Amino acid sequence: MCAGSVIDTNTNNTVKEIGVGLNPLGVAITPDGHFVYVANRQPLNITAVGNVSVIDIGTNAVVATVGVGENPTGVAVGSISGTCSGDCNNDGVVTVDELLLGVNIALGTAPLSECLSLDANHDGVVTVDELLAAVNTALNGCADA
Ligand SMILES: [Ca+2]
Ligand SMILES: [Ca+2]
Repeated sequence: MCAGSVIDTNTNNTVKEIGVGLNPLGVAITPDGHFVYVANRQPLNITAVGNVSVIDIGTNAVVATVGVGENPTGVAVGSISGTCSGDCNNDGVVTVDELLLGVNIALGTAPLSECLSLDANHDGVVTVDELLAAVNTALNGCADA
């Protein structure tokens, strides 16, 4: 396992090292600044299945490791700005299944990572008000759809 360093941009000092996969090469930050994705290439001299580490910036901890194809060298994340509340798959429509997923996220029985658009204020919690906003977009459509 290798480590990624968290650097304080004010002092340019390393404040923490976070264990990720072997040979981390690509790094991307979500537009909302909540998560860092690191592409872990794995052993450099052989073809191997790689993975991507997902780091929560709020806690500086790896919250998920996602298996991907062989030897990933880069990673990119799309913007969630412009999506509507509760549109988990970003298709411009909020379905009943997405609302049910939102309820499960609010209850803690599903991870927020399955539908980040529900968390309008990016505090890591889906509230009743945020669920109601998703119901509203289910009924009235997404503003940008
Ligand atoms: Ca949808
Ligand atoms: Ca919230």
